[in-house]
Amino acid sequence: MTEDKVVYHFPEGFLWGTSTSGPQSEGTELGDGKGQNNWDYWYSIEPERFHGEIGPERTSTFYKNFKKDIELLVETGHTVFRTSIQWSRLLPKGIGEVNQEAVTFYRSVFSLIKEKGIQLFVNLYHFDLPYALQEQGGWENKDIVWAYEAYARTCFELFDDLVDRWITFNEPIVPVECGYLGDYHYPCKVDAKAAVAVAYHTQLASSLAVKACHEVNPEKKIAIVLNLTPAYPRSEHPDDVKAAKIAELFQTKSFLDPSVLGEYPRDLVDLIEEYGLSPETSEEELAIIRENRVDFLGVNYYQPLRVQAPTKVWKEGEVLTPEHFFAPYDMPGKKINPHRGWEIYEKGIYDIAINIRDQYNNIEWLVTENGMGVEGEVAFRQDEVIQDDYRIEFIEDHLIELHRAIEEGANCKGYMLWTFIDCWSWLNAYKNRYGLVELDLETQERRIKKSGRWFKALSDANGFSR
Ligand code: BGP
Repeated sequence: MTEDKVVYHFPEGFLWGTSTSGPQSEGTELGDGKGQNNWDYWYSIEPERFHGEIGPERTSTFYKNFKKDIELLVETGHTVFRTSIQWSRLLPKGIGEVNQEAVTFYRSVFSLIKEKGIQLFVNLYHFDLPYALQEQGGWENKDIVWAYEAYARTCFELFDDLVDRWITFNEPIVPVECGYLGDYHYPCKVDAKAAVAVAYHTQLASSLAVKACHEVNPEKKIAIVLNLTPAYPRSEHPDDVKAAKIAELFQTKSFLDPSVLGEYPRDLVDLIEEYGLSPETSEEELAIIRENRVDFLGVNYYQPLRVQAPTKVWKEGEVLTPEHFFAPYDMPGKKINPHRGWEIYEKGIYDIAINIRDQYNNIEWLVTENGMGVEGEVAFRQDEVIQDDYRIEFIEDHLIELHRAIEEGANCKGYMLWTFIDCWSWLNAYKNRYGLVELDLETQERRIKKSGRWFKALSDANGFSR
């Protein structure tokens, strides 16, 4: 190490790993007993909405190749790994009968991960709803919270001995925004009142899962994973600042506050009331939310949220959308990942950390997703290996900001990259590659990228110098 390099050493026991999800990695195999979920159904009716018409059955074949993949976790230095159980795999109809094939599969996967000495975080819901429940109104129908509670309890009872930590939902605001406000995810509705109901039911379900988890095992820690970012206003003009405040209420505080503090922000409650969007709540439900807070948080961070005052003015009778409250702001001169089109703003991770420290009781948290998607990544292959120096630089830049926050007292206990192997990603299918490991779509061959070797060194050294 040369004199002028700075060493970024992380606290003892800091965890290094990656995240994936069941629907994006497992794939389906004949006879596996998996039921249809909202993605399978949507693909069956509108395949053209999926990049390259590649659907959810053709994900990175983890169902078949998990032994090989778990070896790769070891080779790339994982001390922690997050995946999710597919509700529709375990309970094909969403409620009732348990698919024994699924129990065998998940127990084999989880046992092997534990054998390798890797901490296992398991998420219960990553945008994947059993289609049988979607047909009954999905998250718009309040009955679903009890179906989810029963599913969560089944998972705790079947797998708690193998799981280090549980997670209730991944980025719950995404299905709200994409499914009920933006026509990006099934059921492709644009209905603000339904969106608010979906968000409320999801929060209630999450709180019920926290309760069930602690009832099954009072020692076990459970979190929610949120895509957090402070909303940065275009300027200090009061209209921009107001827009940023509302964006933050909708996008982050709507789940962060009830999950960590046990209650909704007053401003949010007032705002949705003003527009006649309030969901039906009861004192008993609000008490469930108040009394069942998460033990820790997972934070996904890719890009900042930059907003400005809205340009659209809402008129009674019109369809209400987020654009009536805030408009996206495309900041000139921003640093950008040209291979994905997303802004890169490393300091966002520091701001999130300080916000959690100061406004959320410095609750324990981990980065559960951060990463760099690259379209056409094969262009960077040399001597059989993807030379993804840009990814290494991206991770280091974010880790420097994270390190700074930890030195200032942030309670962050680990960093998980999205993701360990190139995987299928919803509407984008395999367009954007994120993995430490390359997946050859033709042969299903797995090849560790340069970043995968580098990640092992990072984990072994518990830091890096630059
Ligand atoms: C996150 C999701 C992941 C993954 C990632 C990359 O929001 O939690 O499931 O999809 O985004 O997304 P994309 O492939 O669209 O770049």
